[in-house]
Amino acid sequence: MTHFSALSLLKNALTGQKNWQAQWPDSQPKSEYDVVIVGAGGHGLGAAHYLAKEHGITNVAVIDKGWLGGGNTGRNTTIIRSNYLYDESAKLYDHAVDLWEGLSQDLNYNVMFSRRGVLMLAHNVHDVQSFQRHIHSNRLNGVDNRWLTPHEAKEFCPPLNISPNARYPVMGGALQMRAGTARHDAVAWGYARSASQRGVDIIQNCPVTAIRRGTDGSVEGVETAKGFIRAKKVAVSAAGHTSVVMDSAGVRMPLESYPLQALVSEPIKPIFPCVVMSNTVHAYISQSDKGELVIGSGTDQYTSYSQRGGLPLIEHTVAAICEIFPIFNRMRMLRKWGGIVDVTPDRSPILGTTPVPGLYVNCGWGTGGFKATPGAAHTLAWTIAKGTPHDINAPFTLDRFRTGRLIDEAAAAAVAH
Ligand code: FAD
Ligand code: PYC
Repeated sequence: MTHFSALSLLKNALTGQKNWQAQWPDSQPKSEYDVVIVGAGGHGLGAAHYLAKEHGITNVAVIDKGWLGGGNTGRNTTIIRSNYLYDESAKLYDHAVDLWEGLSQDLNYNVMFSRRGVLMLAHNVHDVQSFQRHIHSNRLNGVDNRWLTPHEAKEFCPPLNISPNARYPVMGGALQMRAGTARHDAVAWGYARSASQRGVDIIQNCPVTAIRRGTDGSVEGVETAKGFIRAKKVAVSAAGHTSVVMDSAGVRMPLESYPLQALVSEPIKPIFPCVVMSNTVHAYISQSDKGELVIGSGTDQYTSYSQRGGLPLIEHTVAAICEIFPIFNRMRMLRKWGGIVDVTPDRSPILGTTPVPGLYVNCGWGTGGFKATPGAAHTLAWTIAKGTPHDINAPFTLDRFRTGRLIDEAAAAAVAH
């Protein structure tokens, strides 16, 4: 390692993700690629990795308006699980969990996947019935999930308050043991490094301003801040901004964009062994390897492209955490931030082909697309390479909003919308 790179790695470690950009020199795009992917989040970079590794397609550019991993990939609370109700979703998210298990080896980059268990708390009869229905459905799909009584829940997560006098008493919980967390920016970096080593160009600080179509209606390329780039295929994976980019190609998307925010506490010694989510009291929490409590909130009640989020909501979240875990009452919070999530009417993503030949889309992950990253990327790469959907992403068509074959997973979102 050179003196320079050792120094910049140290600076990186001390000052956080933004300096990664400094390590990754801004490249100039070529004038033409086989495939252009709009959005260098985990999904876009992952798709480039699988295109190169599994389909031998390396003449690919991943273009981002900011720095790689600077969108929702670097802003989420890193919860990974596959306890979804419907068969289509269970297959998709469980495919992702399968890939998470071998991802560090696949990328030769430690994404710190930690299978520590995700516990979803039930606070009323509706929660109990809904989670038990999920457990039965999950088992039929081969997805692990089991019911814990309040005392079993406390044994699993000792800081939990199971007093019957609590404002929202814990009536039990659904535990998926195979679920957990991973280090979000390592996922972006690992996929980026692997794709780049295989010949993919990663172009940062380069907004895509429009998708250009030819006279026959098919994709011709993208207009960008660095000029026009010709491409036979374009895949849009731009999370909260997908509808704007797709609109420029003449495709109207059934999406709304909302801020979703999270916060972390000051770092403390290991105290919190798992992930706990409570949709009713409304908060979710885990502890990062750095020691910070990682806490997430619900979406704001209004559409916006602001990467912040409102104060009242975050106050409500912190109050909810103190309610369920009184032990954290005196903790100090260190920082908060927001990301823009794009939400579909049935709360399931849209993946695959579009009415425009050569144009592909991966969006609508709403509050829950981090867990899907390897699965979404893997099936997106397949779809781009072959021009047809993969078996696993085939049900998640754009067309379902016309035909009515919706996959209504709002209850599995586990985050208030
Ligand atoms: P992104 O990482 O957002 O990447 C999209 C990229 O597109 C961005 O880098 C952006 O700069 C770029 N872009 C946009 N417009 C353009 C343009 N015109 N030109 C070029 N580039 C463009 N999911 C979970 O599963 N578990 C969680 O615990 C969880 N917690 C969350 C907490 C918060 C606070 C937030 C905000 C989200 C959370 N999510 C969670 C959701 C998850 O983060 C996202 O669904 C997922 O990261 C989406 O990945 P992506 O690669 O599609 O998008
Ligand atoms: O989908 O598990 C999830 C999630 C947790 C926080 C935000 N999304």
